[in-house]
Amino acid sequence: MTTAADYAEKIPNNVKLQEDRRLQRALEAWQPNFLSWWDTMGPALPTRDVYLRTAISVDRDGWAVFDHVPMRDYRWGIFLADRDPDRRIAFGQHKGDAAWQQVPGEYRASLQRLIVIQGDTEPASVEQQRNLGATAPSLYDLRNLFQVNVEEGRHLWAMVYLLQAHFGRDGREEAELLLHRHSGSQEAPRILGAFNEETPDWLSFFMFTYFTDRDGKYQLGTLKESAFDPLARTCAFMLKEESHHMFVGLTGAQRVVERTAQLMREHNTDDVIPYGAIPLSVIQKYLNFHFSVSLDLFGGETSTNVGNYFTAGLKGRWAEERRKDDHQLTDTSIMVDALIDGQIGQTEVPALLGLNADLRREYIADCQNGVDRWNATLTSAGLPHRLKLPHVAFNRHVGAFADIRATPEGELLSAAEWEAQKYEWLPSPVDRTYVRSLMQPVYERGKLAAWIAPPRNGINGKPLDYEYVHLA
Ligand code: BYC
Ligand code: FE
Ligand code: FE
Repeated sequence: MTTAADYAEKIPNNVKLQEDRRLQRALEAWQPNFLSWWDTMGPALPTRDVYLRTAISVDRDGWAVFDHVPMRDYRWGIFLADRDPDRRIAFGQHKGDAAWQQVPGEYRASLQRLIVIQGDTEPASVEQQRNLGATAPSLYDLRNLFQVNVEEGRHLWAMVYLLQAHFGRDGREEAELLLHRHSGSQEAPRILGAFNEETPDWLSFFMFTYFTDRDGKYQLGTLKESAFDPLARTCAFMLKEESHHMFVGLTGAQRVVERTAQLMREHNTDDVIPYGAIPLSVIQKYLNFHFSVSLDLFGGETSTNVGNYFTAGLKGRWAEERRKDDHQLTDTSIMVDALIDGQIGQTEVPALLGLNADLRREYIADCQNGVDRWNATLTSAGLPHRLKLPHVAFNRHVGAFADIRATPEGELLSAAEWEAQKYEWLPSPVDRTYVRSLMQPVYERGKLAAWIAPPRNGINGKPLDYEYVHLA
């Protein structure tokens, strides 16, 4: 597929961009900046083309086509889920009113802030994953990495469209800043903590796409409920793409566990290092790290910000419409994790203040499903070992447990005890160096690195030895 030369399709879209010349010009002015960001901060490995899925419509079936495409020609576009002309606001003080097609003046600052935070994470993850192409365990995995990268690039477009279409000059400035901040930068870092961490190896990548992209799923799920209809519609479509990212994490980590389990059985040992695989204990540490860092993305257990967003109708709850309550929560309370007299416990707070904790609870339950799948792999290998999610108080830097230290079991530790033991639970420099030493590229068709099992299926019905990526 080639990029359409057609002027109206320079930016593929289903928002009738050609009818709004001002907006079209603004986006076309931003486009070259995006492309130069992609060239300098996007995937570093030179490729000729990649077998990519491209969104071409938002229809239930056939919303995407698969083809070999030069990544730079990926049709980054603007796709909103179809509009429901009768859509009503489902929660908060405006519950029952018609959804907004424009931004109400009083909520402009808050909405802009939410959109900027969401938008900031998308290019951040591409930056974090920039060098992974150099060490992919197979062409299949390499293709999946690039698929995730181009879609995160498209998610940036989705937020930039909202900023430029609805937030005037401020929005245009924010759109530029989204390309100016960089993951891990000293002067202009990305906004949220997890997006300034490194993703230096493929085990980190799988854990990131499993745990951190899943925060994306839950945050997008709350914004999909927004009274601001264009935001709701754009998030609804982004969520469809998101499931692939989590699939990459779920199956990637599962394949690492599978390979390790196989060698443990074969050699009757926990020490798979001599066989070039990743010990379960190291996998557990990576899991601990990425889960705890992702929990920080939910903000504080009690937050007036989130209560205000909910009341205003800007950000709903997960599955808002399926909840059986008044959707206003003015006289409800919930239990949230808290530090009580220095001990890990729970406290009752007004429901509106506890909405970050409510969302996090849904998220944690979902995270457990993947861990169960990984454990099923251990079970079928006949091993008694199990992976598990660490306690919510473990390794936290945001919220109630930011100032204490706790073990993965949730036992309090002094700062000195933590320092002495933290590498029993988090990847140590030695662990990281070992994992990195395994990261040697395998670019031969159908071949696979020794530390990971093959995937069950190829992509879009293609065989495993298909040439998913043509290197330059
Ligand atoms: N790092 O009131 P609080 C994705 C700030 S991932 C740094 O508890 P609030 C993706 C907070 O901003 C989804 N700062 O927070 C995944 C506030 O600042 P101010 C991303 C943090 O506002 C993978 C202060 O601390 N989308 O899409 O209730 C690949 C007090 O906090 C952090 C969103 O997050 C942190 N971790 O909740 C690609 C949705 N946490 O007001 C993509 C939009 C909190 O004191 N964001 N702070 O200056 C939000 O809804 C909310 O801003 C948050 C925080 C959930 C992030
Ligand atoms: Fe995304
Ligand atoms: Fe994602």
